[in-house]
Amino acid sequence: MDVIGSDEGFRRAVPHQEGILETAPSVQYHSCPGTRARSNNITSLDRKRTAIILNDSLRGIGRVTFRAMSTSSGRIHLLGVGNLGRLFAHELAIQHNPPPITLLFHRQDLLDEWGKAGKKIEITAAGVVSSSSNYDVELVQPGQDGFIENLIVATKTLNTVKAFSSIKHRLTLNSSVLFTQNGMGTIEEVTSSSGLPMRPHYLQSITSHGVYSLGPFRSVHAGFANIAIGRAVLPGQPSPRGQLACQYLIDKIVSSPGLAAKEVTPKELVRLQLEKLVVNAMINPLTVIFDCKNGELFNRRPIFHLMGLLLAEASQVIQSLPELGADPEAASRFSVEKLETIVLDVAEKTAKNTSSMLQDVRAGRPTEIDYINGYIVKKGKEQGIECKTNEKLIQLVKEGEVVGVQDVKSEFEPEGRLPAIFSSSV
Ligand code: KPL
Repeated sequence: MDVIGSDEGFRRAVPHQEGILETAPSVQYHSCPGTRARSNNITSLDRKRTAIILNDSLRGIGRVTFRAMSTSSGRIHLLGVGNLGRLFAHELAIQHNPPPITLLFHRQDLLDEWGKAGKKIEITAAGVVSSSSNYDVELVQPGQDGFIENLIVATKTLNTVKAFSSIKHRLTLNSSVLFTQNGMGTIEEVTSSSGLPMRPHYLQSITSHGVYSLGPFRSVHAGFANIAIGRAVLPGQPSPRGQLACQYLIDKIVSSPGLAAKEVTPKELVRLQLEKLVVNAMINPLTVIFDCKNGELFNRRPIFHLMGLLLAEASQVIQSLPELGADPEAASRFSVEKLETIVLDVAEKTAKNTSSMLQDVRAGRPTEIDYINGYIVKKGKEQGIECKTNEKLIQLVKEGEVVGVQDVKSEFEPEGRLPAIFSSSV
């Protein structure tokens, strides 16, 4: 059994599924007096855990850490109140022992919309409407301060650096920050642009739930799926810093039934992220250029063959990534065949969905393609691998082109290297 951290009774991997971690039961978290009611008795496990966290933290930062830890309120701030942000906030707020939650608003009009929506988040799942209103809200303004202990970043990738920069001074190296977004690359961007001398602990989650909007603060949880959450490994760093940090935030998310979240090892997190990247790099832009629902894509042969070209590039790039260097599973897990199976499976399961990228295009919003196919092209360049088909796809999405199935060959391979199948329209 794989033991994580130095306290054997605190957190152990469960043997049933490789890469999935499970928290030892009944760890209680305590608010500072006056903020929230204390829960149960402090157990010896709690005391041990607190001591371990303090030791872990004090190694890095001394007195400042001690103050932050000892005034822990368990509060979770949430940045980004789109569909995913609403789902996270709502499921945390309705759990048995909810944490204090602050919704961070970036614009005055969000505050107005919040008032109009009755100061509540409404989620409809399986036809049942559920609402939650136990939130504090805060309009993010220059000069504001106040320590942010736990932060969930659910903004679109495109807006992350800007949104993050307005609150970064409120984070310390004791803060836990969870990024939950499509695409990859934001953590690197935030780290290089934030100028934070010492960075907080980073978590990432991969969310497969299908959620769409009914209007401000109202969403439908249409596809109940799951979430994988884990500690993020930054490029160039062998493992995440501070094994025991972030556990509070992880546990709060894992204990929300409506999120169906599982904690995974950092290594498994990277693999899952890359698989999700490939799913999004195929389904999202192809639904844009062919202007169709997810399920309509791959029953047409030219599109299926085009996916083969895109996957060949993605597979080669991923297998060459330094972060997977020592992973013996990389070749089989990221083979073209394996990736194709995953993409087709998701396309089938989400057949009736309109992809988030097509929703963005239809609403006139910029897309996240630079963080999806753009990430593959960028990583390919770093490894000397050309990704011509992905580059062409990015160009078509950015130009707003809708392509006929019969035009796949002329758009993607005008010189005629591709087989005649590409000209067929079925
Ligand atoms: O994640 C998605 C998205 O649309 O962004 C998929 C899985 C493709 C579902 O639509």
